[in-house]
Order: sequence, then C-alpha cells, then structure tokens
Amino acid sequence: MTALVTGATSGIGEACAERLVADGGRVVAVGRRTDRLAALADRLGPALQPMALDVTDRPEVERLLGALPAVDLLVNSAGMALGLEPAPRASIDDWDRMIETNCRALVFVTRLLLPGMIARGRGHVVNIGSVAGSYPYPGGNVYGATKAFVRQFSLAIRSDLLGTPVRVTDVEPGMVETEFSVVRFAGDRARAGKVYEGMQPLSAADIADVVAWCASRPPHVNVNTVEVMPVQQAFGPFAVSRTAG
Ligand code: NDP
Ligand code: 8X3
Repeated sequence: MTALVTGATSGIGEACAERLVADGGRVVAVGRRTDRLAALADRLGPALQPMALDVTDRPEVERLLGALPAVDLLVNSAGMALGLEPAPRASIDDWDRMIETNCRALVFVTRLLLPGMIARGRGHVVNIGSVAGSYPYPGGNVYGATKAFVRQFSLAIRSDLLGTPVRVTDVEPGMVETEFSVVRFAGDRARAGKVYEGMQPLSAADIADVVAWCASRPPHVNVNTVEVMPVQQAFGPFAVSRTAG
C-alpha cells in the first residue's frame, strides 16, 4: 500500500504518515518545510519518501505528482485556518490563502491522482474536513466555508466514481491539538494554547486512527463521512440579538 499524505510535516498529516508506516505501508510525505520532512524521513526510515512541495503551486504539483509511482491512498490533510475575525474585518489575503490551500489545491491534487487509481482498480481518497464545515461559529466564516466545500466535494466525487472501486471519505474532526491554532493566530503560541486550556482535545494520533480504520475496511465498504469531537466539545444554542438592527 502506497499513500500520499499532504500536510505531513505537522499535526494530523504527520500522525497519518507515522501510522500508515507503522501499519506496513509506504508513504510519500508532502509539505513545504524541508527540515521537518528530513526529520520525518530520519525517524520513519525508507518507507517514508519526503516530497517538498507547496500544494498551491499547480505546475510543481503537476510535475511531481505526474512522476509518482502508483498511489493507493491519498490523504489530503494540508490546510489551515487563518484568523478569527468577523467577516467585515477579516483579512482578504487570509481568505484567499485558505481558499487556495483548503479548496483549490485539494481538488487539483485529487484530480491528478484519480485517473491512475481508476486505471489500477484500486484507490481511496481521504479528505480532512472539519466540524467547522457543518456548524458555523463566529469568526469561522471562510474557514468553515472551505470545509463545507471539502465535505460537498467528497460526497460529489463519490457520485462520479460510482462504478469504480475507488473510495472517498471525509473525516471531519473537532478540536485537535496540533499547530492548527498557532497558524490560525499567526504564531501567537500563548493565544493558541488557551484554545485547549482546561479540556482534553483530540490528538493527531486519534485522527490518524480514524483514517487508518477507514482505509482498512474491506474493499466493498465506503465510509462516507466521519465526524469526531472530543467529549469535552459540543454544540451551542442559536445566538439571538436583542438589540435593534
Ligand atoms: P497543522 O498546522 O499542524 O498542519 C498543517 C499541515 O499542512 C502542515 O504539515 C503544513 O506543512 C501543511 N500545509 C499547509 N499549507 C501547505 C501548502 N501550501 N503546501 C503543502 N503543505 C501545506 O494543522 P492540522 O494537522 O491540525 O491540520 C491538518 C488539517 O486538518 C487541515 O486541513 C485542518 O483544517 C484540518 N483540521 C484540523 C483541526 C484541528 O483542530 N487541528 C480540526 C479539523 C480539521 P508546511 O507548513 O510544512 O507546508
Ligand atoms: C478545526 C476545528 O472547531 O477549530 O477545523 O474550527 S475548529
């Protein structure tokens, strides 16, 4: 089994790479930070092939993925939230980067790998969506919308792939302690740490466990969507404004 894991230099993608190698697979690990990729390769040995790549660089994505050997499992984990500002004050550049990474890059990478999977009669795409794609929260505006896109794209390509053995799954986590909040808050580790203070978030390994479970079902089983939260996270009531306007 050969997997391509994007976002493998940190968090959920890194944990997926570790888990898939531990389970006996080979992993092509994609990320921009070459020092992280080198450390991962040192740690996981020859089963891990590092691939320094910015998934938003479409010509590079086409060049490098076009030269790949057969990929059986694609885990699209590269992604981010940037900022938590309400829409009228949010950075348009941040919005642009989220859309570019979480949506455009994800669909291009997927599109490039699907024909090979179909031709070989074997393949599985696991996208890392988010509960933010189903449940809106203040400041989650474009981030949540990108994850709703990932959810719908995942379901939609299931329709397109009917009649082929290729499987598609959207794994939608709640709070997972990774570098996610550090990135969201532009490197402010103190603010990021507060997100998980006083509660037990999911770990990246918890999500890797879900991904590994989805990927190891018998070939006739497609897990469409998995939503998973920490026990200490749930839903809020509708917000109601009682001021005029
Ligand atoms: P991390 O910040 O720890 O990891 C993000 C990964 O994405 C890094 O490896 C980063 O690598 C990679 N990445 C970002 N941009 C690019 C790019 N342009 N090209 C290649 N790689 C890129 O966060 P998580 O592991 O938590 O996030 C992984 C996914 O999980 C994201 O899609 C996120 O939205 C989703 N998610 C996270 C949740 C959480 O609470 N943590 C909950 C729900 C979903 P590098 O910088 O080296 O390129
Ligand atoms: C990350 C989960 O709730 O921080 O996608 O948006 S949340």
